[in-house]
Amino acid sequence: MLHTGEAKPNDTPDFAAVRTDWDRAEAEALYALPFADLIFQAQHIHRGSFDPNHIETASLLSIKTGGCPEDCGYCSQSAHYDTGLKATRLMDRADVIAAARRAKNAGATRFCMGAAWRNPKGRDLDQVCEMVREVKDLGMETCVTLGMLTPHQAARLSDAGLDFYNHNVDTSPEFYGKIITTRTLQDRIDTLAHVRTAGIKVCCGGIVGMGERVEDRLGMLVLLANLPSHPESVPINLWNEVKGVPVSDTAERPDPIALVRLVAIARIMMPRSVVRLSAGRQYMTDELQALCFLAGANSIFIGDVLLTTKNSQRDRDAYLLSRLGITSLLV
Ligand code: SAM
Ligand code: DTB
Ligand code: SF4
Repeated sequence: MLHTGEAKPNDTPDFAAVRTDWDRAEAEALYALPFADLIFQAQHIHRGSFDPNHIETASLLSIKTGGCPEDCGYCSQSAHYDTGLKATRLMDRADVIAAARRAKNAGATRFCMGAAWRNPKGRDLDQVCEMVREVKDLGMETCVTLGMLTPHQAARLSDAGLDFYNHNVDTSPEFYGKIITTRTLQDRIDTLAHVRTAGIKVCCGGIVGMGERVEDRLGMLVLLANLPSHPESVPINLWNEVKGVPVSDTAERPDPIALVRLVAIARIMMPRSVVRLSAGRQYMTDELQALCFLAGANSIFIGDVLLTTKNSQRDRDAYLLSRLGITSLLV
């Protein structure tokens, strides 16, 4: 049976086995395939797990913006750089719920709340747990991204009914240290393990277009595909331009065909994961997005802004999906 959003359970017999032992040479071999062969393989695998004519729609809200102690070199919200962004306190719960309701009415099935924290402190988590409960009561899937978590914090979010936790590896192990120094890749992997142990589904991906090499992009996909179990959601972000951060000096947008190849490889290596074409869609042509959907991307963020930066606009998205015959709840 084809699924519209959820991945198949790992034990469903299928031609595309779920493997967590990928090596770089295999990723490179996929990358080197003639384009048509790569896309055919990705489509074949995609159709084994998903309805190819449906995509998931998620909406983001920054519930606590800016002033972050981390030094992620791509981020508008780091206090280490002068990006002109105004820092705010944690939003009031009623305002968050009102935003979730608007997102639902605009066609989002998942509501993701992001906070510019290294990790949640003190009573922050009480507030977020309450937000999760109330967003769930609206009938939406919930996701939060709050930085590093302890096992206890993950368990509390799970008790509140949280569906997904977003925590990205961001890039390859080799490139990681050029982008972030205040938290290690291992810190991130530890948080992902706490989230899994707590029974929360994992949303984990990364960013391309920061000046990394093709090998780093493939290394990032291999890292994701070799986590103990595949993330249920894999966001592939194209770096959204931010002035004043270190990445603005190194950024280089990938060749569009190279981006499609990456999406196809993510689909092939993580056959049951929902692959989200995340930040950066506003830079992509309709034709490029169409190719990414053909290559196996089956989720997007909708709404005029992501956390602090621009997203592709709703009318454009609705027109594109309608021309492609792709169903979603986008209205
Ligand atoms: N502060 C938390 C953390 O980083 O763990 C959660 C929020 S953070 C903004 C979530 C993710 O958004 C980052 O890990 C990164 O992959 C992505 N991101 C941040 N800024 C971005 C940008 N300018 N373009 C693309 N992706 C970005
Ligand atoms: C993810 O991988 N992409 C989203 C979500 N996780 C939190 C964030 C994209 C952020 C883009 C930069 C901004 O708007 O500040
Ligand atoms: Fe802070 Fe997250 Fe931005 Fe890094 S990505 S600076 S942790 S908000």
